[in-house]
Amino acid sequence: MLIRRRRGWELPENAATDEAVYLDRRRLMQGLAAGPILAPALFGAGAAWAADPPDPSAGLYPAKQNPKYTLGRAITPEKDSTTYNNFYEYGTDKDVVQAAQQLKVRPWTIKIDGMVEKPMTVDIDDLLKQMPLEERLYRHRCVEAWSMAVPWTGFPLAAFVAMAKPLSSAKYLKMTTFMDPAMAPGQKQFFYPWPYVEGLTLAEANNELSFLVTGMYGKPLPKQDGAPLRLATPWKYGFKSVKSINRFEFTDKRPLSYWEQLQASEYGFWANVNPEVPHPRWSQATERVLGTNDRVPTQLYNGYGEFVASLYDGMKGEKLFM
Ligand SMILES: Nc1nc2c(c(=O)[nH]1)N[C@H]1C(S)=C(S)[C@@H](COP(=O)(O)O)O[C@H]1N2
Ligand SMILES: [Mo]
Repeated sequence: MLIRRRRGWELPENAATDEAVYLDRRRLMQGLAAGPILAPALFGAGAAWAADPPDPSAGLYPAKQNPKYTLGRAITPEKDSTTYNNFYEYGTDKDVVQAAQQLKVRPWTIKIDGMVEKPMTVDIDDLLKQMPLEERLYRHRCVEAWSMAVPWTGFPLAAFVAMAKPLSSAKYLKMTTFMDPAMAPGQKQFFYPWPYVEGLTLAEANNELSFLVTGMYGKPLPKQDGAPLRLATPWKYGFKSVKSINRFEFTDKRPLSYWEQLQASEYGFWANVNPEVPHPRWSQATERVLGTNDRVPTQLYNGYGEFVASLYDGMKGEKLFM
């Protein structure tokens, strides 16, 4: 795990270091190494798990594409975007497909609580029937300086917020990934602040771009991509797009996200994409496109400024790009 693997695209001096490599090294330096650095065996390579029943939502795909959101580049081949993942619950390298098959996506219930008219629990398949499913082509820019372009299927987060009926005093939406170390061995690594949490302001959540994803490439979402429900906020770095969500909490306090808890100086609440604001350890000026491995310029707000820039008017005091 501590071996620094150099990829072809990395420049020796100013390359992005994977968060996991950096954090493991830091943990050792800080004498926090009481917990074992996870051996690959712990992730259940070769472990047996029960075959899944047929997906009850399969008939909902493919959904009609919304032509409003265009990519300006090629769609990433499915075999590339679905085999190069960040899902720390299943390992800190990108190769989590096999381990992630342990994730059980049915039954799946979603809790809606906090500052709402009436807290409730909804079953994923009931939710899918109520929500307006559509396909959207979105770019995705990871803070590690790789990117992809994906046909997601899902529904606007704003539709979900409307269904949840937040109180007028609610200012933020906190979204949490399931917590079950027996099903997600990475969650046994106590150094990480499980469960994975992310948050948006309600204005961001209600922005038309904020999208709750349930499928990709015209099919239900693969487990490694965050089935059965994950977020897509394409103007923000990828770590904001929390996977396998089972709780939405409305609150008046800014949620402290997983990455912010780990390393607040490098991963903040806003995390809007900006090529001119480098990560403390690497440049954000360009990105490696999954599939072709081309290096292309990164755009402000990942090219979505027309939709989202006004959200941040008058917020000059905030660290909007980290
Ligand atoms: N629960 C959870 N959500 C997560 C992550 C994670 O490790 N755990 N990684 C994030 C990061 S850094 C990115 S870039 C995207 C990756 O999504 P993908 O694997 O579908 O490309 O998921 C985000 N959501
Ligand atoms: Mo990421």
